Amino acid sequence: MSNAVAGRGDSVAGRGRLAGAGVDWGWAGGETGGVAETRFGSCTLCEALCGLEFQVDSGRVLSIKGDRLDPLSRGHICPKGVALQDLHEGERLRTPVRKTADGWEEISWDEAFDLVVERLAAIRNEHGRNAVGVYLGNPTVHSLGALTHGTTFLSLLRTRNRFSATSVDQLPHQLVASLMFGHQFLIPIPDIDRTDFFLVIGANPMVSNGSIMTVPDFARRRAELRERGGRMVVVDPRRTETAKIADTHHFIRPGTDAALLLAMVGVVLEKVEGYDEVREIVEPITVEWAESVTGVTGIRALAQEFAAADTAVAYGRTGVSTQAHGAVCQWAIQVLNVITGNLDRPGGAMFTKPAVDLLRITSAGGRDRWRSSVRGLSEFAGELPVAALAEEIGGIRAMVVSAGNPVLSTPDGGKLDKALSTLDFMVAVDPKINETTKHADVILPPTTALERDHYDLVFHALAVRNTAKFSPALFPKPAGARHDWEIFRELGLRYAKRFRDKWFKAQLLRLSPTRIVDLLLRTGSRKLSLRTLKKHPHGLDLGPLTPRGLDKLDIAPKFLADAAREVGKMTAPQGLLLIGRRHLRANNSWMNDIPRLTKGKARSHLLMHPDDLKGHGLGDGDSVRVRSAAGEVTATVAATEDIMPGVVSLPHGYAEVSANDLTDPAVLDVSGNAVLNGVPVTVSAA
Ligand SMILES: Nc1nc2c(c(=O)[nH]1)N[C@H]1C(S)=C(S)[C@@H](COP(=O)(O)OP(=O)(O)OC[C@H]3O[C@@H](n4cnc5c(=O)[nH]c(N)nc54)[C@H](O)[C@@H]3O)O[C@H]1N2
Ligand SMILES: Nc1nc2c(c(=O)[nH]1)N[C@H]1C(S)=C(S)[C@@H](COP(=O)(O)OP(=O)(O)OC[C@H]3O[C@@H](n4cnc5c(=O)[nH]c(N)nc54)[C@H](O)[C@@H]3O)O[C@H]1N2
Ligand code: SF4
Ligand SMILES: [Mo]
Repeated sequence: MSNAVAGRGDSVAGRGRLAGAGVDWGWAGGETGGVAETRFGSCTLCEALCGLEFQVDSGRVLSIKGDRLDPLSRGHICPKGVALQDLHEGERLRTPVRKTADGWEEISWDEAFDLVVERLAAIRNEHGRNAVGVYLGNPTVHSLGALTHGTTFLSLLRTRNRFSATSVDQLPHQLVASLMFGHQFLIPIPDIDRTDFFLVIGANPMVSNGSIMTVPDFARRRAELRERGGRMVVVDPRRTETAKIADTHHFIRPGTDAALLLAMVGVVLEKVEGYDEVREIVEPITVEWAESVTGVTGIRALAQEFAAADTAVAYGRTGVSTQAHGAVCQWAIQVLNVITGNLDRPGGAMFTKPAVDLLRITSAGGRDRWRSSVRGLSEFAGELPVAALAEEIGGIRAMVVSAGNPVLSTPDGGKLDKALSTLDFMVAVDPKINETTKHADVILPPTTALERDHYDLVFHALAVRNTAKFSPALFPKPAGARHDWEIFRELGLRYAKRFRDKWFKAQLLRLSPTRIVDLLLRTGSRKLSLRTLKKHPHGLDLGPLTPRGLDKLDIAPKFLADAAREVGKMTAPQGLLLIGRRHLRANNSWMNDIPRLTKGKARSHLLMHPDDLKGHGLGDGDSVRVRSAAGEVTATVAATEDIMPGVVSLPHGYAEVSANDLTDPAVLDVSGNAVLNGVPVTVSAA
């Protein structure tokens, strides 16, 4: 890799392994007024759930380190965890603001709640329930209160125009889980701590720290895999930080993974009996054809090696869910796990047994109960594809946006930017004025992660080991501040007074998130309680994943089988294809204003192979114009041998060069998920 960030990422692996413990990114700052106090908690910035050890004094953070006694993260921390302090102390909204002709004006919470409810109710009365739209961003799942109370508030709105970051992310996983296993969150997790063969397709856990696989300290777990004689193979169009520590890395042409995976399934089935409904689907897919389309050689050997391993697990993440055949990829990955006997057994793809049963508190799924009004796109689990949001504005007259930035994170953000400016009303729940919330009439800022209690309802249920942890707020919230849940409680109770159709449901908002967690823990399969968890400040170890037994296993659901039959029509892509990229010291569209994380080289550059640069008459560092069917951006190009020829890479979430000005909302996976990788582009001198 040609940039400094990758270097840093590599050193994580090295130091982590040598020290035999997590890397210490700890930072000490601030003045010690009295006696520093040690406190424990968890980081909520990504899915890894790292345990943290804080030194605090007089209401200030002195240092943040990884908690070596946390049974899941074992001391791991990344630079973002340390930046929790900057998020807490840095510039952000602390009181509600209202947009006026002269700019933003601070208003009281009471005024703000009244204004928001008044406007939402008026628009619903005039235009109907679906005239109020909702977008929930990624940090929603990392905030206990946003989950417990935000979702209740949204159900009071009774709108079909619900959107979230799900459809630019893991929608294919949820669809496949619901169709194959009977619940959208019954998603198999790699048993990385026991497997002999880890196949990673379109994921970069060295940087992302794992996703739909909560895996803090990935580098150490990978080292342990090697020490016990296991192997890791990575399939990715870029030689990523994860690919660099793999035993084998295969470059693949973006968007063609379905061909690779179906061919692998075919090879495995040569030696396995049964599964006729799958055999029929993969029969037309030959290894030779798949190799010509994907650019991957040795597919037969890879499939045979996978099948022959004592235990093996295939895992694919955003690189194979946010692409043209996302649902087929996620299906074929699970088919590989099933037909090699690796589903639901140690060392394979397993299910968690969390202390709070996520399956009990979420819907099983369900699809196509309604459609978007312009393009007729199907709903899944109550949400429409966010790629349709911009075109639905018009019918939608008001938006509620919480913890998100769809102008930078969803396809053709430029179009959404314009559409948002035509709304009659918008409210944002967010501590920041970003490219999206700047369109709001009112912004309601919640407390920070250090000021609130946390129990992770989602990521314990997607982790590589069963643990449970309660993280009490590090600091009391300042007078006048509101938690996410208090904001939604107030909005919900006031709203329900006007529309009494869901009044009873609104009363649920009166329970605090911790009370809800306690009830869920007590009634969960492990019969724990908040009291028990409070006695274990580092977290409670509930052991490795255990076989679960499935009520349902539909190996070839019709919807996915039909989609898989289309894969044979694929041709080898021509021209340049754009893929994304994540950086260790960045987090989607936010945290780009934290000096501790952003120092060093700029990161929003376009990666391109030197041969392609030459072919285009360009040089390293040139300013280039990147064009797609949806739009264009200007970027600085950086040469690297780490990217496959024919592929260019741009990270998302940067206002100055937004990758989502190039992604096309017209092109979707069958699940309704956006296609963010494998976007055809041209590159020329700017
Ligand atoms: N091209 C391309 N696009 C992508 C991706 C890609 O790989 N390539 N990745 C996609 C993925 S996986 C995702 S998840 C999305 C993310 O996209 P979004 O979810 O739309 O955006 P984020 O950048 O996560 O927005 C975070 C916002 O939440 C606010 N926030 C932070 N904490 C809290 C909190 O506790 N409460 C509240 N109310 N607000 C909070 C922040 O201030 C910030 O404004 O982007 C997607 N877009
Ligand atoms: N530091 C950091 N950590 C994060 C985030 C962050 O922004 N920064 N975001 C968090 C979020 S919201 C999420 S969802 C997770 C995502 O977690 P991951 O999916 O592990 O993260 P990515 O880095 O997006 O990895 C996707 C990989 O897919 C590859 N890829 C692109 N197109 C294709 C393709 O067509 N085929 C194949 N086989 N590979 C392809 C990319 O090169 C990239 O290496 O990360 C989370 N963790
Ligand atoms: S890896 Fe994720 S959970 Fe761990 S410290 Fe970094 S951002 Fe926080
Ligand atoms: Mo995500």
